[in-house]
Amino acid sequence: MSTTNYRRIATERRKELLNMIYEAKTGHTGGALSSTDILVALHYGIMNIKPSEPKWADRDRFVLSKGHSVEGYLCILADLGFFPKAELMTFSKYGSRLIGHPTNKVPGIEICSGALGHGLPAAVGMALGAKKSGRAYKTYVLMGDGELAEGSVWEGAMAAANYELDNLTAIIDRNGLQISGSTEDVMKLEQLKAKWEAFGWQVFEADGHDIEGLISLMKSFPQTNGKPHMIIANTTKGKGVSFMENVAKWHHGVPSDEQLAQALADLDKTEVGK
Ligand SMILES: Cc1ncc(C[n+]2csc(CCOP(=O)(O)OP(=O)(O)O)c2C)c(N)n1
Ligand SMILES: [Mg+2]
Repeated sequence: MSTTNYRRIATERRKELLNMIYEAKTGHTGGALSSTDILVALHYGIMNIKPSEPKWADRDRFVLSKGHSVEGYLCILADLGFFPKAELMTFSKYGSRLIGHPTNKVPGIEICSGALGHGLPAAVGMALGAKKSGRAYKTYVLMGDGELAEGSVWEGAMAAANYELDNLTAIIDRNGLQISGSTEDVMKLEQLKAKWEAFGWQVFEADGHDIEGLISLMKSFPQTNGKPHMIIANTTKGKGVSFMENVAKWHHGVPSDEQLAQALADLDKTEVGK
C-alpha cells in the first residue's frame, strides 16, 4: 500500500472520531488525534489479525493502555470489520457496548483498559504466554507519556527485560502533554530513552505521525535478541486540527457546530502525517 493510502485512512479515521465525539457529546479528543497514526500503522500495516475471527489463537495482541483514547481505536476496528460502522454513533450512549474506554465486550479488544498503568504489565503477560506456549504471535501496547508516572509501568518494564520478551513492542505516544499540562512540569520524564535502555529495552525514537516510517521500523525489529522493543513516538496532541494542536484543554472536549466544521475542513485541507 502506498503512503497516500495510509494517510487517507488516518484522515478518514480522524474525521470519524471527531463526528463520533460530537454525536456523543463526550470524548478524549486530543489524545485520540495524537495516536491515530500509530494505531493505523499497527492495525493496517503490522498486526496479524482476522476481523472475522477476533479470538483466533495466533492473532497478534494489542493493548491500548492509554484507554481514554479509545475513539480512534474504535473507528479503526469498525473500519476493519470487527463490528458494524453504524454502531460508532452509539458511542457513550446508554446501553451501547462502545463505552468511553476499551472493553473486551467489543470484538477485537483484548482487555478492559483506561486505568492508566495496567496495559504494559498485561501485555508482558501476553508476551510471556506466547513464549511459554511456543506461539509466534507478537504483542503490542500503546501508552501515554503522562501514563509513565504510574509505578506499575516500571514494574512491567523490569519484568519484560527479565523474561527477555523480544516478542513485545511498547510504544509511547510522546505528545508532551498529560491531563493538566506539560509532562515535564507535572512529572519529569527525561532522559526518557536512557531510562528505558537502563531497564534493558532496545529503544527507538520515531516520528509518531510518519505511518510508513513506523511500519518499516517495526518490520525491522529482531525477534531473537532477548530485548523488548520500545518506540518513543514523537507526536502532537490534537494532531490535524489547528485549534486543538498542543492545547492541553482539548485533552477532553467536544467541538461546537462551528468547531466541528472547522476541524473537518482542517483535515480535508491537509492530510496529516508524512
Ligand atoms: C490510574 C489513573 N489515574 C488517573 C486517570 C485519569 N487520566 C485520564 S487521562 C490522564 C492523562 C494521561 O496523559 P497521557 O498518558 O499523556 O495521555 P495523552 O496525552 O496521550 O492523552 C489522566 C491522569 C486514569 N485514567 N487512570
Ligand atoms: Mg500525553
